[in-house]
Amino acid sequence: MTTEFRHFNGGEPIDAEALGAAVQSHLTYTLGKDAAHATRYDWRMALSYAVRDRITDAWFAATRKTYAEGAKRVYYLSMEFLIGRLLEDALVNLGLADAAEAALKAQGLNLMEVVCDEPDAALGNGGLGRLAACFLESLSTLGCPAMGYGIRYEHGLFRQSFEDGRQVERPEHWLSQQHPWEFERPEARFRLGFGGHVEHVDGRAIWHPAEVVEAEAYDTPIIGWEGKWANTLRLWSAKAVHPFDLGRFNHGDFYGAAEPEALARTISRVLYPDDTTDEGKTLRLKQEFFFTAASLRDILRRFDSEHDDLALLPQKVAIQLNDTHPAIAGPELVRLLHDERGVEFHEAVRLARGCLSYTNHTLLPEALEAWGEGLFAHLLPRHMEIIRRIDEDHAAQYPDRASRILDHGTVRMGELSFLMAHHVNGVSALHTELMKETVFSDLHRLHPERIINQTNGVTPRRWLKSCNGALSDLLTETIGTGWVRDLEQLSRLEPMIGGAGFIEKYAAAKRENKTVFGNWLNEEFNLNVDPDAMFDAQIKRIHEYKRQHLAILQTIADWQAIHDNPNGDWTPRVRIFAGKAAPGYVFAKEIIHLINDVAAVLNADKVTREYLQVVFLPNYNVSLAERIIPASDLSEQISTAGKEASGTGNMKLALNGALTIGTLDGANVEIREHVGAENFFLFGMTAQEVVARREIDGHAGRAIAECPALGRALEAVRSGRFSAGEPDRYRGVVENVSGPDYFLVASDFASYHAKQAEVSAAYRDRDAWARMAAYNTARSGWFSSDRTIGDYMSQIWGAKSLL
Ligand code: 26W
Repeated sequence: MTTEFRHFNGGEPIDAEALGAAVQSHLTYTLGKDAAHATRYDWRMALSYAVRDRITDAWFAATRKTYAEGAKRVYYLSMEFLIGRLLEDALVNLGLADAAEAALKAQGLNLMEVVCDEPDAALGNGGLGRLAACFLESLSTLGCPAMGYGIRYEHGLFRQSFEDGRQVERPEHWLSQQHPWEFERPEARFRLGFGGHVEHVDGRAIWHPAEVVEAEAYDTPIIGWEGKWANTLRLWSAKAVHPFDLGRFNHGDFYGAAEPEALARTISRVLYPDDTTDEGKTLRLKQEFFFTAASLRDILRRFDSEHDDLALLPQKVAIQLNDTHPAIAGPELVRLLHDERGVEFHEAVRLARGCLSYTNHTLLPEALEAWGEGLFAHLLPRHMEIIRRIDEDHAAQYPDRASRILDHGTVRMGELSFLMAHHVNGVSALHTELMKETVFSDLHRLHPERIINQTNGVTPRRWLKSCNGALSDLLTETIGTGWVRDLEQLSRLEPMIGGAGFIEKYAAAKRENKTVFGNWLNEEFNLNVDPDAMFDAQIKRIHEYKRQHLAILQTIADWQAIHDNPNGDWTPRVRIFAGKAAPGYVFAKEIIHLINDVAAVLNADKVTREYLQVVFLPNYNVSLAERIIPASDLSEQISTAGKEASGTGNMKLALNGALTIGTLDGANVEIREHVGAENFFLFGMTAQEVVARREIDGHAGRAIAECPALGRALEAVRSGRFSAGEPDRYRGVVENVSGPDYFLVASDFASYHAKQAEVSAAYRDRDAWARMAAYNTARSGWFSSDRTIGDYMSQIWGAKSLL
């Protein structure tokens, strides 16, 4: 946390003293606490309110300017916003970090301890949710009028802990304390219906819902760099129209009396913890319709307040669908325009399509939402009719089409999103090409101009400036502060990397981060790691396609090799794993158990542990990522080629000077192109080779036969070497990798194992390694979400910055 910009937009300059006074006044008058008795929570709340006051000015100014200019607005609809903590982000974006540090120091408090008292807003599962959060921060930094719309889950992603190495899930309680960053908006409430029937009278359709619930808004300001602009994240909370049934209460039916409220709240009670499998649950569809319908009503209410010609809608409103989860937006907008406002059906469809665009984040078949027609028609009878008509109109227009929305009794939300969007984008160059060749090949043939690519990005404020002070200070000292707002300025480092001076400081910054992280591991988990060892991180959701089981099998092979030759000149390495498995995903939970079991054996192994340690950190979330990433030397991006749509952790790690060992998958391809093949450890099959390899019978058996190291590692697992007393514990994992092995762990093992040996050798030349790492930082500027959002604004939304 570094340099301040004293002169703050919209408000008077503020220094430590003034900020301290603001904190003190909030402690007294907002928290009602005497400093003598104030807890860390109280100081955090007081500081948060004092900082929030400084955000509000920019927020109001942005809203007023948007109205004044009648500007086009971007609406980002997402079931997930993986925000993390907000206090430090606000301090850094407002340039108040040092002032806050000094103000708290004056009270005998440590800023980082106060910052870490804030619970993460874990309103997302992984990549999709975090991308949405990075995008909101970049939209504000660019001064683009925008709003994020989502659900105010009472319980975010579950808390993960390990019992005997197994994942245990517990509810997450971020709202059990006051949440200082949101404002309740009782005036922004909408009634939404479910179920019921549709009455058709003289050509008009009238939907009579059977169940009604209210959506109430809670607003969180999203501040941008240097506090020049702030947009709103509006999250909807479900409330009962009549929360309390006094009649039942008076009859002593206390449950019955509370039932309406409990039932309604269920809709925004908890985030579904699946990030790749469409469970097809009714509540999930209710959640999707709930926030989408409330958002569209709010969008039209705002439009009506400024315009009275609906034909202007596509010029003033750009709605981005973050995957298919808000896809009902198409039929619902048509319903609002046609059924409620009398716009002709096809005109309503044209206007809706003019507003909507859709991002696809996965090609995994099991993740593509397809609702049962029965369930869908029961919950949304009118939308079912509208979807049927849209599908029939498209069939009439393209008689030779192969794809359809209504297919084998399901409603395919990918096809619906495609047909109702003016643009469809993938999230990396490879992913977008694979979309055209696979899931949307037929629709791409019919609408060749609709699919474009927008490679993901990450915000450099949170993922470099804020989480990596040591490196940020060096960057600013070396090339000035411009990089924070224009990340491609990092390329100015290049001339300095070859020479002396900068590279030593660069290596020192990494080593300082590793020391700090090592101390934290020691405090939290009583682990002792050597900051000179290679910190090798695989941090992401647990999934077969991400192949954490490939990483642990290779770790076992390395362990066995060290045992074969204990006096060999081994490169010390700490393999860091972190990530949650969807509660119902048995195989992923077995992988977690296996990694913890291997860690227990290896970390206790006196012969090998000075060369090889394994740690699985529990409860991976945004805040833990902010701790691990600055301290990482190696970034594991080892998914089966063609499966990871993009990845964003890969970008964060490269930016923070970790070298990537990875396949040609997702954005790895573009990272390698930008940082240089010589600064990237590539291994494994390409997406094409993967498809070909699968055709070969017994491909796994062949690979095992050709790679003794793999066979030996598998044998150790199969024989219960890591599960004393339950030898068969991992029979499933071993049989899968030796048999069907759909994600080709066995077939990519030899290449991976050999590449890891190269990595170990490369790490021994610390100077050369530091230079490769510095080239990764210097050449990762393109992966800023400012670049991504700039392209969405110009190529999809037609939105302009008002800064
Ligand atoms: C229906 C259940 C469900 C929930 C979430 C299915 C699929 C999802 C998300 C699309 C999964 C996800 O997070 N995808 C990730 O999105 C990132 C941002 O674009 C990419 O970087 C990752 O590669 C992709 O896996």
